[in-house]
Amino acid sequence: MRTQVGIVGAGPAGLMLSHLLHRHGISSVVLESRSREYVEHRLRAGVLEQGSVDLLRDTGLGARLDREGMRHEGIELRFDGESHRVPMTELTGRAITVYGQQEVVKDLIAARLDAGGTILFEARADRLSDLDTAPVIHFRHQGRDEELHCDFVVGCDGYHGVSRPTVPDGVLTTYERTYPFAWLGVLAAAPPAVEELIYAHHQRGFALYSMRSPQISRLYLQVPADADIADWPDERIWAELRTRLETVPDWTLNEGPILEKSITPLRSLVVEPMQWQRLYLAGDAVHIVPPTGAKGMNLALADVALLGDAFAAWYADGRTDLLDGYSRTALRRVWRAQQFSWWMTSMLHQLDADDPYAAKLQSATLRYVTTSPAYATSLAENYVGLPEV
Ligand code: RFL
Ligand code: PHB
Repeated sequence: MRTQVGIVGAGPAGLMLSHLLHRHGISSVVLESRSREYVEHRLRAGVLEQGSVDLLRDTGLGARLDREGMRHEGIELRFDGESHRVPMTELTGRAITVYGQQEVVKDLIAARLDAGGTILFEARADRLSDLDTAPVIHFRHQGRDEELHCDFVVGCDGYHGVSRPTVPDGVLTTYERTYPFAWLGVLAAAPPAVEELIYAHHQRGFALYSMRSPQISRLYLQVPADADIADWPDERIWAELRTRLETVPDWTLNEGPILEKSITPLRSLVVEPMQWQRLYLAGDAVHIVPPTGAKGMNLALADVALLGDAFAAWYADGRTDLLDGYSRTALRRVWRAQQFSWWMTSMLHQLDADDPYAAKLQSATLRYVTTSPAYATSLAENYVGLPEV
């Protein structure tokens, strides 16, 4: 099998790249280890920055997003028994859209298949070779060992993928931070009690109120890093959500059957550079942010927007400057998002119960960000996404 750009992974990064390349007349094949059913139903991110929405719309993927996506012009910060709205659109002129990652993935898969694109599901890449000259992706599909020959490989295969570990020791540098807590996330058949997201700081830990539709709520609780989902029956989850969220007068949570629950550890990670020989890396394969800043899917899309233009320039007239500059350019946005996500995480979580000084600093930061328009604008412009970094 042969194509121009071989893509490993059918998450938002790999699928969007394939879509963008197609629009430039460049062929690609996407290899995905999981089934279509699995990737279309994997519950993940929910917040699209303005720039991501623009990218989806500008490339013909706006129809369902415009019908079903929920545009939000503010978020609420809740702490010390008070609620404070950060009016993002008033401060920045931009907004976010709540639209599940699995919906973005469904729209991209449909667009690729409609256009005659090739996505091989249940096709696991095992090994990459000849990356210095004529790359080959060795993969397993329908019980057979296969090879995909290409001009370039783009690794969009997430942190546990095969692409990044292909790079020899000593080439890449890893920058990393782990946190002593995780998020327990639930999807509940309960109409959202609010129209905007609530980020709540509480002595017992952080809680987040989000949603997927007018009928479905998405909620998160900070739990210890080693928490076991078996210790969290539904009633305990609701009780903890009530404690952390029902802290302001006249506000009650809407409860309903829990449809799904899982625990995700929080981490920050960047691997540099994002390229080696003819292998380019994008999305979670090279950087991870804690979800508090809602940046992961947006960064994945921003990476491949750069790669789409860079491959277009290369195939159109042999220009190498955009491909050569890819890692340097992408890392500016990556590190902006790292700092913002770390800052939101540090401001909102229970960090160390034995450190009253840290708790006082958090309160001072929350108070400042909800009273100073300058500081609130900093939060807002990062949250909605900076056009230039
Ligand atoms: P993905 O989506 O993980 O896709 C990688 C794909 O590669 C496949 N794969 C392979 N395929 C073939 N051969 C191999 N050897 C392979 N190895 C792996 C995998 O099956 C998979 O399909 O990476 P991508 O495209 O880089 O996208 C990144 C995003 O998924 C991720 O950053 C976000 O979900 C993070 N995130 C959030 N991001 C936001 O922008 N806003 C949010 O509100 C937000 N909330 C979240 C989140 C992530 C969460 N979890 C579960 C980690 C909330 C949570 C709880
Ligand atoms: C979500 O809706 O899943 C969500 C929203 C905001 C975040 C993280 C996740 O910061």
